[in-house]
Amino acid sequence: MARLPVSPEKLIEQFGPHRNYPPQEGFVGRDEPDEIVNTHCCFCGMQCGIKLLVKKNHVVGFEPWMEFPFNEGRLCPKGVQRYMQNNHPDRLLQPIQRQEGVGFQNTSWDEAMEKTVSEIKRIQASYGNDAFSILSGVSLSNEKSYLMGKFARVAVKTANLDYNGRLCMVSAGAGNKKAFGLDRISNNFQDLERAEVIMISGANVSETFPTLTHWIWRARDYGAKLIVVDPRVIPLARTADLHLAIRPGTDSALYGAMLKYLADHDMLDHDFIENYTTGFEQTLEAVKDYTLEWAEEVTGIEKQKIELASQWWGKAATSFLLHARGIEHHSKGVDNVVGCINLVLATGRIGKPYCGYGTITGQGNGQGGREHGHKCDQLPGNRDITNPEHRKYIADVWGIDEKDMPGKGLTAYELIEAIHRGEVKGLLSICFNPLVSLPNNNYVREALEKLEFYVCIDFFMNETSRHADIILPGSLHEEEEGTVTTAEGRVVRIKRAVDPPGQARTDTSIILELAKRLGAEDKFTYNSSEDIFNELRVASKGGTADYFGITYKKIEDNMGVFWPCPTLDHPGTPRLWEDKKFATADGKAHFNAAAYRPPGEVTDEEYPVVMTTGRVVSQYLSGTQTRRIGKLVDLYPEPKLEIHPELAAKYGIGQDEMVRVSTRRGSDEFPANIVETIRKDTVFLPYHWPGKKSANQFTPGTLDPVSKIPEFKVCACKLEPLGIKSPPSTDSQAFASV
Ligand SMILES: Nc1nc2c(c(=O)[nH]1)N[C@H]1C(S)=C(S)[C@@H](COP(=O)(O)OP(=O)(O)OC[C@H]3O[C@@H](n4cnc5c(=O)[nH]c(N)nc54)[C@H](O)[C@@H]3O)O[C@H]1N2
Ligand SMILES: Nc1nc2c(c(=O)[nH]1)N[C@H]1C(S)=C(S)[C@@H](COP(=O)(O)OP(=O)(O)OC[C@H]3O[C@@H](n4cnc5c(=O)[nH]c(N)nc54)[C@H](O)[C@@H]3O)O[C@H]1N2
Ligand code: SF4
Ligand SMILES: [Mo]
Repeated sequence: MARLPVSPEKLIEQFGPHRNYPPQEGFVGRDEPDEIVNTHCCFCGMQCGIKLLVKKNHVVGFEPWMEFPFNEGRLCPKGVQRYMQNNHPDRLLQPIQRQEGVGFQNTSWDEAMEKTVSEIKRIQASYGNDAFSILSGVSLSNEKSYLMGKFARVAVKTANLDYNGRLCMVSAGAGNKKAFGLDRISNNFQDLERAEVIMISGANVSETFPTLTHWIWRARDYGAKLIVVDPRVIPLARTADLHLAIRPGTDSALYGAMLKYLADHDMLDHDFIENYTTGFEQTLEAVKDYTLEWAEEVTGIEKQKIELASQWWGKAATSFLLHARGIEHHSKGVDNVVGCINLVLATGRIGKPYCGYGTITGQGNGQGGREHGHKCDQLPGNRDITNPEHRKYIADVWGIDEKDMPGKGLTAYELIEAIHRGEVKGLLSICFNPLVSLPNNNYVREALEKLEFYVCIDFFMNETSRHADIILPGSLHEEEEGTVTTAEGRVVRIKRAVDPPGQARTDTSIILELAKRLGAEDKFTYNSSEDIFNELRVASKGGTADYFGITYKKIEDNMGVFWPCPTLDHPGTPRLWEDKKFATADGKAHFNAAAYRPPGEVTDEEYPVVMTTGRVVSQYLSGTQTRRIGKLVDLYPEPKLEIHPELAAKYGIGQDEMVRVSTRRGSDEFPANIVETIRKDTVFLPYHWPGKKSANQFTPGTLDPVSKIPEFKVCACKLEPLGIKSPPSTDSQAFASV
């Protein structure tokens, strides 16, 4: 029988208007807190320092942590509301079990664990070990990310483990490894301050990394020129010296043409290219026909602007290039990334003060979580699961025979395809909401309905877990000790401020209990998160992401330590490559040829408009957390389709009028938001909502061939005006109980 989701109406019927449990004690007064805990925001990769106020084991508020060096007390709208989650009436407080025909019912931990373990064993006995899969996420700490990798390989013994970073920065990671042999931003953000030229491509910094804006503005105060590449005049672009309004899906053409311009006008660092890099000639050869005229035609950016950007970039003494998902969420994400890196290498501006390059890591622990082994092809320390030496080293740390370690598994979206094919029958997910965040989500829904068993670990019920057989109530960021690695590569301490509420447990204790019941207790003998971290240090030793020299104490004494940090007396590495010895096999930085290819789906007569998707400042990812916080919902209650006045006029669409959006995969209705800040051939839809409000009913499952990142940033759509005003949003009442 298809495992249909339990409906919201049914949940309210079963568990009351707060969807599950009656509210807890409420916010227990805001007078003097019992304790003030210095920790970090749970949301984006900036990992801003924050002080949480704790009273009677509840988080009741926050204060700025002025001393933390990156954000110096500054927080964004999500940061100042994050404390509302610990005591939220929607918190899952008890394990829940699906009962066909009834919905969900509360159950005991023992029964929930027993059922989970017996189903894992049944599925693996019937269909093989890899028929049980695991999806993990990088809001999890380093310790939990490491634990999930070991749990999958040692306790569950499946190859099929992947993580939500697959939807995030994997194309940047792959590009960085090709070029530098290592996957981390080259300099900390302080080096932005005196960069003469800053180029920001496909990163809506003011909305997605708001506290980073400060460092860019400081650079502007010192006279930096700011170039922004984005199909929209994003808030940062309003303060830019040059905005390149690129047609989505054409970045590699722009960077290729810029590289050719630099070469044609001899704006190259010949000494650096000759002595410290490889591959320049082949890379230049690949773009030899990329004239400014050609680039204008492909990218839609006036050639004078491309020329100006090239000249500024070429002549600068210091520079910083940053990019994010706008160039990475493509079926040629890796090509776009190496296209950017080629510009940096051609001018030799890396490994020096105020000369930097990097991807801006998205999720809270997007950096650390992509280093410690819960990717399908990776082992801790950013080791390769197909490399015999790497396997042997980690097998020894784990105390297992290398032959018993599973090999490379499927990536996140490929797992969904494998469920469709009947090869994967069971799923455990933690910290991932694939029904909202994977592309082509009607196809994802059908896969969930085909599973024989699905268990989810989360602190809120999300849209995917409504398909689950068992939901295990886990812990928030502030309910467990640990570390995360910020977008700068700075390893920081997350403090346990309060205990998980009700019967909820820490994620770690849930995983350890499952490992024990799966018969692997002797391999998981930790008494604390610090014990796990100490094993991670050893496991990462000698890998490119080397954490061996980092300890909890050292982090606390220094408010963070930058990896690589190979020995206990090593101070950490805020700036990479100062010695020009790169982490590649030959020690050189590698140029990589990136010839332009069109996106996976291009516009045609039937679907003439480009759609791109992304974020708004007040909502976070699949929205499970931020759609439950009233003030954030009020800031942006529902998705609106951003459309240029000329395109709107062409279709007869008025402000706030409903538009039917159709693609080859789905069709739905959205209110129009007419803005002059978007290209005339492109519409933008934020993706933080499920079901009929979901952007991912439209996005195709086209993947980058190297990194397997989905093409979230381009699809072809058609628009039809419905001639009616949008009804008022009901989200505030429906979702935001606080
Ligand atoms: N408020 C908020 N902040 C967040 C998050 C969130 O959900 N909400 N999520 C965090 C995470 S996990 C991530 S990954 C980051 C993402 O951070 P960003 O990458 O900054 O966010 P996006 O909105 O996905 O995309 C950025 C920009 O890419 C542009 N773009 C679209 N197509 C193209 C293209 O083809 N080329 C170029 N050059 N630009 C293009 C879009 O117009 C958009 O402004 O944000 C982090 N911070
Ligand atoms: N169309 C479109 N789709 C996109 C994107 C886009 O730009 N456009 N962006 C993509 C990107 S960059 C990303 S990163 C993904 C993110 O996609 P997801 O990872 O699916 O998004 P989240 O909302 O983080 O879902 C994580 C779930 O984990 C839970 N969670 C958070 N922290 C913890 C924790 O510490 N412990 C436990 N147990 N659970 C936790 C939350 O409650 C939530 O239910 O979405 C991708 N999808
Ligand atoms: S910028 Fe990111 S880490 Fe900082 S407060 Fe906002 S969401 Fe939190
Ligand atoms: Mo992300």
